[in-house]
This record gives sequence, C-alpha cells and structure tokens, in this order.
Amino acid sequence: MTAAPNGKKENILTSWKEIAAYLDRDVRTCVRWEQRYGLPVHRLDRDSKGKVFAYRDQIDAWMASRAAGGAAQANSAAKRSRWPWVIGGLLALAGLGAAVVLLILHGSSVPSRFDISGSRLLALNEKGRELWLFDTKAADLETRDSYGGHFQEKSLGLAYEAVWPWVMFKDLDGDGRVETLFSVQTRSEDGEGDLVCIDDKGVERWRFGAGRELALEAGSFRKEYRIFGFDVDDYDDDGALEVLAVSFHKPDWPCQVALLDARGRLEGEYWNAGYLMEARRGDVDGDGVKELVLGGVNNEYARGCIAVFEGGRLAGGSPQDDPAYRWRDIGPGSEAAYILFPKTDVHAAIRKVGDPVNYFWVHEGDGLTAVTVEAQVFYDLDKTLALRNVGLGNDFKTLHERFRLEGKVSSVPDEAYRRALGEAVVCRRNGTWASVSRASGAAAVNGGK
Ligand SMILES: [Ca+2]
Ligand SMILES: [Ca+2]
Ligand SMILES: [Ca+2]
Repeated sequence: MTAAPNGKKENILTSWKEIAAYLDRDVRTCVRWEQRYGLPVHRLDRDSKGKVFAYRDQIDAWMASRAAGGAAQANSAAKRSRWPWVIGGLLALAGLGAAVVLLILHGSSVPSRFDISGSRLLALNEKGRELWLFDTKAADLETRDSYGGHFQEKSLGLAYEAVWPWVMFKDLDGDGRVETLFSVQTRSEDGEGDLVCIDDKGVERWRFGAGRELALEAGSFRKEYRIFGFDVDDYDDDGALEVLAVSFHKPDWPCQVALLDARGRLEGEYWNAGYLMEARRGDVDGDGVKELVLGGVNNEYARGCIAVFEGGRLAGGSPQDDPAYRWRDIGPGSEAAYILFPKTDVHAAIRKVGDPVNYFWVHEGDGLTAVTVEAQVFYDLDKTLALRNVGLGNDFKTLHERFRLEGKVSSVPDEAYRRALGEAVVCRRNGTWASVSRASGAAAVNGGK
C-alpha cells in the first residue's frame, strides 16, 4: 500500500483503464464499485461520462477498508492517508488481506503464459490475467502460434532438428523475480537480430544485438543476423545462469554462438563457417565436468561438424584452410576438439552442401553419438572421441535403395562401406587433424568431400 503525497504525478490515475489496471479488475467492475461501494473516483466536470481520475493512495485506503469489512468507512477514505500511524498499521494488515484476496481471485504476478498482439508481447499469469505488455516495435512480429512452438524449452522437431526457444520466462539472476527473454522474430525475416530481456514490470532490462560486421580474408560481412534461438543453462559451471544465443548471418553463414551473462554482457562467442543448430552440455570425457558441445555443418569442408568446449569457454572461430572461409579478425577457436563427419554418396545425391550434425547426444561420462541428420548416419564416439561404431539409419537405407534404383549411387552399404565412413571422420586438436578411427592413423581433412 504505497501512499505517495497528493498532487505528485505518480499518485494520479487518469482513466478508467488505468484505475482498472491498478486494481487488477476490468473497467466494468470498477464502475460498479464506484456506484455501489464508493470507490473514490473523481471527475473533471459534472457530466458522469466525462474524464475521470483517481488517487492511488485513496484507492489503497478504500481497498484496505473494504478488505477489513469496513464498508461504512469507504466514503471517508480520502482522509485516510493522514491518519495516525497506528491506524496506518491496521490498514497495512488489512492491505495484506486484500493482497491475499487478489492473489486468490486473480492469481500471481509471475508470468506463465503470453500472447502476441501486433508488435506487442503480453505476459499473462497462470489465470490468464495480463501482467504487462511490451512493445517490440516490430511491424510484422511472428504470430502467437509461431512463438508457441518456441516457448520456454528446447525441443526436438521433425528430421532431428532442434527447436530453440524464442520466448522464455526465467529468473536469470536468481533474485526471485522472473525475467522474460524474447527473440524478435518477424514474418519478413527482417529485424530478427535482437534478443530482449524484460524485467518483471515489463521494462526492457537489456538487449543483445546478434552478430557484428566481420572481415574474412576473401571479403567482409554486414551485421545482418537472424537469431535462430536461445537457451539458458549454467554453461560454464560457475553456479550462475547464462544465455546462449545462436544466430546466422543473412542469408547464409557464418554462425555466431554467443554466451551472455544474466545482465546481457557478452561472456564469450564462437564463430563457425556454417550453421550450428544444436548445443548441449554433458560430460563427454568422463572427468566429472560437463563440456559444451556444438553441432552443425562446416561449409568449407561440406561436412557435418561438432565442436567440444571445456568449461563453456567460447572464443575464436572454426578451423578453416581456404582463404574464402578464413577469419581475418577472429582468432583460433577455443574448442578442445573440432570433428568433421564425412559426406556420403547418398547425401551427395540429395544436395551438394554437407550433411549437418543437427542432433547428437552425450553419454554422460562416456562419449557422444552424432547424427548427420539428412542421410541419417550415426557416429558413436567414446570418451576419448575415438570412433566406436558407425550405424546407418532407416532413412539412410531407404534413400540408398531409392538412389541405387535411380542409378545415382553404386555403392553397397556393407561392413566395408561403414568402415570407410568411420575412417573419414577427422578430429582437430591442438592445431592438427587426425583420424578418429583406431584402424587408421592417416587424416585427410578433405577426403570425404
Ligand atoms: Ca530475476
Ligand atoms: Ca554460469
Ligand atoms: Ca568432462
């Protein structure tokens, strides 16, 4: 129950809408309360339909008296703010009662649902009551349904594609108040580079603009990026949450993976010459500490790729040989290992670019399994990232048979075929490429092209 001094601007509510919002009721209820119970509403002229205004402290006092059951006192509510402190204390207690009543009737002030209206995001509590609205100013913001498919948690979509959140309610900084993370996504795909953090009152707290102007040896890129999605986790194991934002340059590559602290400050970033579409934490090497693993595709090598980071430390760019892909103003990547998976003849019959590792899972303490998702080959790596097995998925078998009948492939998907795929998986550590296959020491980074 705040009681700002009369005459102070913050104390005045200047419309039925503002009065209703202040009381967490609809306008009709407030009008009825004025007529029946003397809710202290004032008018600029005598016409009852004229402009209304009200004082917050008068409304507070009226609410307190109503909650205390003192309906008869409501008419003199205007004088309450000048009552002695003893009565003030009683009113505060009564106010607490009113707050409990409001909580029961209208739910909490914690956002759990949302709606999109034009360019605005509306945060709703569990009972559907509007808590606040935030205007993104984006003229063609994606629909409620689109955002609904990207709400709160990462999920697995069709064709093993990770579906990243675009909107999330989360207490990022652990102060008990829930922040809202919102990635601006538009139908025109313009202006999709912003991730906004909104506080529990609907006020922008910070904003991250994805990407930056970038120079490669072969040319430069504008700062035009689309955020693919974000997620929240304690990526560096320091007990505090970070935001991981994945974005792509328009229209194609490179990809930026940015790690932000709870206040939106850039803690680290990694650049990849091709899309990265999956990121997961897990203890790959069995030392009890989780690594951060990113998966996607490397355009220079036209291969699916995985990068493994110790302690969530993201820096630098992917290892590239061709000057067209080499970073001029980005240092060597901080990854402990960068793995390239071969392109198969089956995938070559589908398309020219690499078969992306958009899905993988970490066997806690015992390596990981990577999936090249379009032709579906499964690569099982142990905790030292040595190859344990190559598996051909059902999609692979179906596609292989189809392309064989169409005369597009002539291989036989047998034991030797799988072994050859395994031998073509290469891993770069400490600046050197090497085969991950125990059977083969030789490594040719472009061998699987
Ligand atoms: Ca918070
Ligand atoms: Ca952390
Ligand atoms: Ca580990």
